[in-house]
Amino acid sequence: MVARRTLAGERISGYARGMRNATLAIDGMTCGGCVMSVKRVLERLPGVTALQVDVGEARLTADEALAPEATLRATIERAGFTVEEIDWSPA
Ligand SMILES: [Cu+2]
Repeated sequence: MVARRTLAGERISGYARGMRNATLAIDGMTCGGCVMSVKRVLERLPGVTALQVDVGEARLTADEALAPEATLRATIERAGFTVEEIDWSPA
């Protein structure tokens, strides 16, 4: 059994079933402040791990049950940015 913790602190047991890598193209980010804003809201999201945010882009691993595409989009849009595209790949 593998146990891992997401950035928001909850424990995930078992192999990483349902974990997917996502690259998000984000519109409206212009500087380091935007990077911090996006990073902060995504870090708080249950089911999100391995987060890396740059201007215009976020890469993360998401539990598809806890952090589906609609949740990722809504979270980022609530912070004032627009998700242009999400590319998924197996984790
Ligand atoms: Cu900015």
